[in-house]
Parts: sequence; C-alpha cells; structure tokens
Amino acid sequence: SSSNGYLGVTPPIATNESSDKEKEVTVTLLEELRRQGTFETEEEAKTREIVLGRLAALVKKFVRRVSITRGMSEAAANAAGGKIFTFGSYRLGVHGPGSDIDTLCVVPKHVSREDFFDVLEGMLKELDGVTEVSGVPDAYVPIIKTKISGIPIDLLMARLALSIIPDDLSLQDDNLLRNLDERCVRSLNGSRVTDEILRLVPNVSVFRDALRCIKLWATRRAIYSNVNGFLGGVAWAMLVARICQLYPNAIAGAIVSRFFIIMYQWGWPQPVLLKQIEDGPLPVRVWNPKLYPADRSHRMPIITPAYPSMCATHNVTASTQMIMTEEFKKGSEIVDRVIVGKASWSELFAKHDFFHKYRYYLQIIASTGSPELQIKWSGTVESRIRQLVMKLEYVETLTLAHPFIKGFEQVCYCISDEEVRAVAQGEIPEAVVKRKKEDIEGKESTSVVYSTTFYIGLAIEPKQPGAVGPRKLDISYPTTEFIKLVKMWEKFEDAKMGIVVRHIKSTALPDYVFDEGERQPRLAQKRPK
Ligand code: 3AT
Ligand code: MN
Ligand code: MN
Repeated sequence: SSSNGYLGVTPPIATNESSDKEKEVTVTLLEELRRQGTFETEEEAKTREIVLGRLAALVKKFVRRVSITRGMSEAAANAAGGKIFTFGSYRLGVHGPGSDIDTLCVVPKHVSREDFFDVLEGMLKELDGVTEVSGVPDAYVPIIKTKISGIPIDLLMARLALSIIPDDLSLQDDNLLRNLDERCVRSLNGSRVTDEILRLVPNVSVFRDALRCIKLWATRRAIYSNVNGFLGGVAWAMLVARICQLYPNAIAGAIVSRFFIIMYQWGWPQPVLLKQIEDGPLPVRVWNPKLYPADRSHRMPIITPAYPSMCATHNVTASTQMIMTEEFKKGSEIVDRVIVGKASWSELFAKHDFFHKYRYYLQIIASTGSPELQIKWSGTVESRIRQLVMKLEYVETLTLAHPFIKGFEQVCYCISDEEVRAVAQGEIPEAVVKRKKEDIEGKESTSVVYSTTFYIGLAIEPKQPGAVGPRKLDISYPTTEFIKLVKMWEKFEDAKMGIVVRHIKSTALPDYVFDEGERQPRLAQKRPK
C-alpha cells in the first residue's frame, strides 16, 4: 500500500466494515452470479491451468530453439528463458466459461517478432490438443489466436532488451520499456495495466466479486463495448477498483451499491484515477488534458494506471454518456431495493430494452460477397459508427443517438441481381429469407450475400407545444458524411463492398433482433414514446 496508508488519489470515504445487511446481500449476490452461469466449472479451471503450464513450457522451448539457430551454446540457449504473463479477464479472475486466456509471451532480445510468427506458430500447430492457430502479424497489436484443449488463447509477444528472461521477471519497472519496438510496448501494456489494477485494490477477492457483478450487469444492459462508445472490460475494472479504494473494508455487495450511486453522481469530465499519473522514460504522450486538446474532449475519462497512462474511454460520446448515466441511476435504484429486501439481484441483470425503446431506428448495413471480406468490412464500418453517432448528436430534433453494441449477421442466397440489390438495401424478399444453401447449389448465376446490420436508436425531441404538422427529421447530412467516411477506408472497393444507411419505424424491426416470445407483448402494448 502507499505511503499515505491508503490506496488511490484521495483518502477513503469510509473505512468501516460492512453491516450485517450488506453481508447478507453479498451472499445472495454470489448465489445469483452462480445461477447466472458466470463461473466456470472446476474442471474447466483445471484445464486452464494445465494449458497454461504447457504454454509456458512451449515458450521456453521456442526460445531455446531460436537461440540455437542464432549460434548460441546449448547451455546459453537453456539459460535464455522466456516467460508468459496473463492479462484480461482471466488474470483479473473474472472470466466466465468459454472466456479466452489473454497471454503475453516475453522473450529475450535475440528472439524476434518474425520468429514468433514463423517458429512459435509452427510449434503450436504441432502441439497436442491444438485445434486452431491463426497469426495476425500486421495487426496494431500483433497476435496469434489459438485454441488448446478447447480453451481459446490470445497470444501476444514482447521482446525485451534483455539477454535472459528469468522466471521471476516482473514487468512493473517502467525502464523495461526503454529501447523497445512500439508493438512490444503496446503488447506489454495490457499485462502491466492489469497487474497494476490488482496492486491498487485493497482486497482482491472483494474486487473480483464486485467486478463480476458489474460486468454481467453492463453486458445485460448492452453497455459493455468499447468500440461503440460504451466501456470495455478494462474501463469497468478500473471503475470498480476505484470504488474499492474508496471503501477499503467494504464487501462486494456494499461495493456494488456504492458503485452505482458514486458513478451516477460522478463529476465528469473529472477523471477516474487509481493513482497519480506518472511520467516515464519514453518519448510518448501520457494523458494530459492541460496539454492536449484531444484529451480535453474526453467526456468520461478513466485513466489506465501503468505508464504510459492512457484514457480507456476516448470513444464515449454525449449519447453513450447519457445512456450510461441513466443505467447507473436505474442500477442504484434496484440495489437500494435489494438492500431493503424489496427486490432480488436478478432484477439488476434484466435484459436491455433497446429494441422496445425507440420509435425510429437507423439500420447500417454492411455487405460483401465473401465471409473473410465481410469480417474486415463490417469491422471497419462498426469502428466508424461512433462518428455517425456524433454527427447525429448535432441534428437539432434528435436528443439521443443510441448505438446498439453488436451487429446482426445474415447470409442470403440470391438467384438474381435484383435480389442481391434488395438484400444490400436491407429489404430482404420473403423468398430469400426462406432460401437455404442447398436451394441454390448447382444453379447458375446465383450469389451469396453476407451482411451485417448495426442499429442506432433515435430519440426525437418532443413536439413543441402549438407546433403544427409532423416534426421534420433530416438526417441526410450525417448519413452522407458517414458513408463518405467509411468509403475512405484504404481497402475499400466499390464493386465488392456495400454500405447502406436507412431509417425504419420500430414496427419494421426484423424478428431476429428479438428473443423468442419477446415481440408479442410489445405489439400489444402502446408505447409511450
Ligand atoms: P473476456 O472474458 O475474454 O470476454 P476480457 O476482458 O479478457 O474479457 P478480451 O479478451 O477481449 O476481454 O481483451 C483482453 C484485453 O486485451 C483487453 C485489452 O487490453 C486487450 N485487447 C482486446 N481487444 C484488443 C484489440 N482489438 N486490440 C488491442 N488490444 C485488445
Ligand atoms: Mn479475454
Ligand atoms: Mn482476448
């Protein structure tokens, strides 16, 4: 703990132990989290440990093998070491069944990034129980995605400026970042941030239980997504960690209750910090709104605690901030009732009502003719949607543009150009909806269209009293600008990639956005908005 006797940038709000009532609701919270299936089985947990042990041995073998090819002696090659570090949800101890293990391989300076993709990737393919291996060497953070004994693994690599990587190596020292490739610095970041978060909370197991609750709540409320302008896993972890610092002796149920009320009342854009931002040895930017106008524009800054500190929430817009604030409020009301015994925890985890909430929705439809291209194109379109949201926020009659956190994928088997065009426009003919792959096999001039549809809910200003005629909603400018923007992607090809933005009434929402049985009650009731 710090020299002040507390963790964090201010003294705690309260240091008292939790009350009996809070202890009681913590027990029921954990029961509910278990019921909701957020914990893996013991068997899966064991498999993960075995997989990690094998991975650690493989990385050492890889370092040894490369060392030998560099002309090192057998002894020196053995001594070169190599170590794995985990980060992400597994390291935080909040992973669920089926979560991946985010793993960083740290190698000595004579092992290169090319070796990682040429040699280690090959060694993985040879390993028992490995079912998938795919390297993405030219990603912003280069990665090998693999699956060992059914456990998905994300593998990053960092080459340190050290000739030996000892087993007891820690990544805490900022000086380790000196003279490294930028990709290595980025790869180290996830692990350094996670470790620092764990160091900065007063009680790790309380933090874990509370974070598990918040993650489930945010997922169910459809506000867990960094790309879409909400918060990602690291940001949620930092928020919960900050509450833990403010109540160092509180248990999980109490932390969750304080979480909602404090986050609802937080004085944004005042940042959430787990420690003071520090300077370090690299010529890189550290988050600083006094110095950088871009940092000043962050609405809900949540700052990573490891050097170089960055804002984990730069994607938040006016709309997503409003939506999250509203959810904090609703969450605090539910937890208040849970504590007095008037509600159960399951209410906190109720499914969002995104597709019931608005009268109008925008559909953003990205389409191509191949599954591989579709992944890239829809990813590109998705990553630009917050730009559309921000442009919509300037439209006078719109009070809110609410992006949904995931796209809906469809595959359509078409037998004419007319059908292809209709599908790309989001007008899927009934015949196409019903048609299956088998139905077009062996036929001529057929084509398969892959599409991903994203949704933005539009909240329109209430009509001014005395105004006549329908309110005019003109979104042609933001839409046109957005289409121009996505077409500026360097790999864009007009002949191969489609992009359509259109608005629909809620009654025209397709069935696939609803769970089974979800739609009926909606049609029966009269919506207030
Ligand atoms: P899961 O339990 O795995 O769903 P998680 O928090 O571990 O939750 P991820 O595995 O997606 O989530 O991400 C773990 C970390 O990896 C978070 C972030 O530091 C980093 N990361 C995730 N996606 C990317 C990306 N596209 N580029 C760079 N870093 C990423
Ligand atoms: Mn993960
Ligand atoms: Mn991952």
